[in-house]
Amino acid sequence: MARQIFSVIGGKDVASGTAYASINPARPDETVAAVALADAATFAGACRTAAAAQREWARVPAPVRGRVIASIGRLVEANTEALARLVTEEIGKPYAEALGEVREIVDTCDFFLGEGRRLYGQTVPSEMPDKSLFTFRVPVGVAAIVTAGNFPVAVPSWYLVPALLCGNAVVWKPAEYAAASAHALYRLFAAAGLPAGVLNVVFASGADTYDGLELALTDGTVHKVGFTGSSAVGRKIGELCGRHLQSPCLELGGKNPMVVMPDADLDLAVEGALFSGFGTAGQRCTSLGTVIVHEDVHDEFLGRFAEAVRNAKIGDPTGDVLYGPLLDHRFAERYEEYLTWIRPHHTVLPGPTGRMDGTGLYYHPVIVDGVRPDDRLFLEETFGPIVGVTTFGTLDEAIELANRPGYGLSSSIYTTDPKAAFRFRSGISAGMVSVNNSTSGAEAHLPFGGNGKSGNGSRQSGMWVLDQFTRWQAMNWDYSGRLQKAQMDVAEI
Ligand code: UN1
Repeated sequence: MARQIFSVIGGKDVASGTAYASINPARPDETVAAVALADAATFAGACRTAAAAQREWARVPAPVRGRVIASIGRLVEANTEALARLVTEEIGKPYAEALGEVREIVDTCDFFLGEGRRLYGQTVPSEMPDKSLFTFRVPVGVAAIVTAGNFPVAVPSWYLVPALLCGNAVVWKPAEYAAASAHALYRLFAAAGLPAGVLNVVFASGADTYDGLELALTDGTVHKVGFTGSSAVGRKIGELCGRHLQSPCLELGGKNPMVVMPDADLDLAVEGALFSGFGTAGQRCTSLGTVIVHEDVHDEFLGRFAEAVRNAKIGDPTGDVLYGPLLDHRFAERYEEYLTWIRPHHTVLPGPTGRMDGTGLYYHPVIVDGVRPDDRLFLEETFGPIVGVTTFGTLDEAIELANRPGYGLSSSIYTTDPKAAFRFRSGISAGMVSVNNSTSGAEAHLPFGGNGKSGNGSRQSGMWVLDQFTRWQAMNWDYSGRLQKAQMDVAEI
């Protein structure tokens, strides 16, 4: 019998809602969890509950909040295998990668538990005598966090951990198709000693979440929205927040390029292309979109790449495979649509390009050679196991091609020439650049985020995310005993 999952608001289950089944994409007839989806009013109610709980939570000293983050990390670590197994069962992520995903939560907790004892402000010199200036980080209030299901536990932790550490309350809306994994993570957070109402989890459809957010923003009970998902939905959320004078933290799609220079170690480049193009079935926001390979090494690279893909193991995600099924029906349907784009092209891995035989949502890997820069396949994110290949002559041309899709999340270059690496770094409009490594696999304490269609310039992870979940407050303290006027009473020498 599948587990029944409810939203949890103020520490209590919300035992009603529209029935939804989260399925195992490797065995679509197997329900992992029966989920009750809440409506927009319930979402807005959760934001009110969070707002009431936040006032007390903000009064807990940051080092003590840091201890709660430490407990979350310990609890997650102690439950690593169980959580990873659930992630594999619910979204089909290969078990080894699911273990890595859980590791990423622990890494995030490790980083932020110490931040509870820093969370520094500054002392700033004044232009007047007997006056001191200070800055303080102040929690924003309530953060509404809406996350995708391809990283159902690690990416949410990038928001939840710093948001809570900074003294905010959170309403978290996970992807429905990853509800069981999200619920399990919620329970580990709650077990670490968070007061009721400080973290709430609400399962809801995309439409109800949008309407609920609009109600909450109008009520003034949400002060920061964090969203990881598609660029199209990110734009809608950005517009909604903009109408309420808020700037959300948006982590959107990517069409991440890999440039292969003529002096590159081709075996290394093939390994990187295989992992980031086809690992996780291409369903990371950092997945490789297009290989931009120098014309002199194109044939050699392509031959080795095709061979590596042909030898890759695809199948049951509990085993040792490169990738398993797509996340969910809706992703499979969308990916089928993308596959129609490739018909006019020459595919390098010939044969069936769609779903594999059998019941799981497994898809054949596809390499498409000779993708033109004006092609949809070159310009748009596909979120599936398909990689385009195109050629270039000069590094400037490669950089121009790499920037052309207008995303700007991750990128990579394979070269043994440091000059080329640095010129690529300064020319590419991407939040993340890898040299001789793939586009995927960012570490949990570097700034993560993108430009252009990949986001609004906000960054997650490490100390940079603190600017998402706190606002600077400036204080001046005049102990001169008179009214000193800035700009008018500047001290003379
Ligand atoms: C995502 O797909 O939303 O850098 C995040 C990576 C992972 C995170 C991906 N650490 O590929």
